[in-house]
Amino acid sequence: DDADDGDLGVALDTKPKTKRPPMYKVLILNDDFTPMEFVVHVLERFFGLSHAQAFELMLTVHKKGLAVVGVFSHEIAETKVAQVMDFAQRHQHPLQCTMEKE
Ligand code: NFA
Repeated sequence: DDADDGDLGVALDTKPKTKRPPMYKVLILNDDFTPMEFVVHVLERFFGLSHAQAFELMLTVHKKGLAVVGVFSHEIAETKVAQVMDFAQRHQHPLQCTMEKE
């Protein structure tokens, strides 16, 4: 609700603000070694993309160096990053996944 003046009679009211939680971009970074098909698989498996969407986004990362693959709450973004980093490490690929505040 509105901030008030502590009954000092000073006009400090502000407009009602509905707070939305901060959102976080999850990014995939290009590298020279991770196979294209592995990145496509990651995008399908962890981000729910169709094969065609995943292939297109993988190519964007490959050509531009990075891309936003989704925007999530802090907790969901952290989980996605951890899942991708763990999956890449287990397959011995240097794929990098990070998050940043929107
Ligand atoms: N650049 C990688 C290759 O040519 C493919 C890749 C795409 C890696 C997107 C990481 C992210 N094999």
